[in-house]
Amino acid sequence: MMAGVVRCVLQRFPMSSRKRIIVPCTGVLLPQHLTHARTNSSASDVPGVKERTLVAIKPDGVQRRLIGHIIKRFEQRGFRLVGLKMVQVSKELLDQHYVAHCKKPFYPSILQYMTSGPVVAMVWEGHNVIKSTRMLVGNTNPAEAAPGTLRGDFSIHVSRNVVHASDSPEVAQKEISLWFQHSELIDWVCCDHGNIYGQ
Ligand code: FUP
Repeated sequence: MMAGVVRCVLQRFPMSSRKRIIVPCTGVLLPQHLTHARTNSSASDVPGVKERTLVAIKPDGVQRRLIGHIIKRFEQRGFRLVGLKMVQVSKELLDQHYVAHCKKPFYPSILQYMTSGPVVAMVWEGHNVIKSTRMLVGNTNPAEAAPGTLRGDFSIHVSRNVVHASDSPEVAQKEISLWFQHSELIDWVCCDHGNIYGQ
């Protein structure tokens, strides 16, 4: 009977990942014993599932108590949170983060705004997370942001648009390494992976 259950569970995993399943001496397979098998199979079977992006809740979002709401939007979509911290951002970091804007006339006011209070920085992971996040966040100018997007629902003016999100894979990689140490990112196993990706 127990052997049958174990065999049945093992059949859900490809041969290559089965050797990593640790069968306990009791013969009872619990979800935690399948961790390695699920990690290996998911990482290889779903293309782009390890894509990551930086999302930052700006000082206006923090002050307006929108942190929980914004995190909820990413969680309900099915993305995986791999890094999270509240930071008082330095001018040095912002100069690098906004290197494309630092010569623009509005840059001093961005600096003043972004250092006016804490920012909540996060790294989210998942299939197509960079593009999906930009859609979820909405147009830079809230007047152009669709209802239902974060900026479309929670902001009016471009100078107070609540949230930042990386806009390409190259930028995401640069921003994640600018805002986070490698040791601050946690590669944990989401137990509902199969319900999100079907594998
Ligand atoms: P986004 O990638 O959507 O955050 O937008 P950008 O990189 O183009 O702009 C960065 C930030 O500059 C915006 F979030 C808001 C700010 N900004 C202004 O304050 N005034 C402007 O006229 C344009 C941008």
